[in-house]
Amino acid sequence: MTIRNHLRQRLAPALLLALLSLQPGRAQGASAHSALLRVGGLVKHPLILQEADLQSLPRRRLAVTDEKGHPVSYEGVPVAAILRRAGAPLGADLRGPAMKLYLLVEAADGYAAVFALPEFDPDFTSRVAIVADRRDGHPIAPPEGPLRLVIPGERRHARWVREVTALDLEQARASSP
Ligand SMILES: Nc1nc2c(c(=O)[nH]1)N[C@H]1C(S)=C(S)[C@@H](COP(=O)(O)O)O[C@H]1N2
Ligand SMILES: [Mo]
Repeated sequence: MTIRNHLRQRLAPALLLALLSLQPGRAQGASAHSALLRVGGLVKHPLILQEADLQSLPRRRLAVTDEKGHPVSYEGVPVAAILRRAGAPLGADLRGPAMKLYLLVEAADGYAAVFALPEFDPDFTSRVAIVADRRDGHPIAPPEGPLRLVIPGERRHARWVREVTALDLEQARASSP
């Protein structure tokens, strides 16, 4: 065997392995850097939040009951904190034309639910809704997670949107002043 052939046989698999390990995403695990939540629509600062961003925002734990009445604890970021970061009108700014705004909470399976902005504003309500990323202390697996909306005080849980992908601020009767 010539030296060149020998090298080719030895080096080709090694080179292939080296290239494969350089492939971004795969080697590191896709979830570490993937976008978790898009915040858009009529917000001043549209956001793409990653897992680390959700960890750095204010966090709350809620002891609630699931729809069957079993106690469960969810932890995550208050929707108000996310909306504030995105520059949505809250507090003193939530008045006048802003009262026509609503939040569309969208899910990976095409499900979506609508909320009026005051439902998240601590000036209007003492209920704290969160975008939860932990359930009973553990990350939430699909198809419930990785993110789920949790709203305390609702008898039916149809708005507890599972596998949330986006929050979009929109305006009712957008065409008329
Ligand atoms: N993405 C998504 N979220 C969803 C639904 C859905 O079909 N898709 N169903 C809703 C309804 S009607 C209910 S009652 C609750 C059920 O939540 P559970 O699966 O934790 O019992 O999820 C809500 N969130
Ligand atoms: Mo439901």
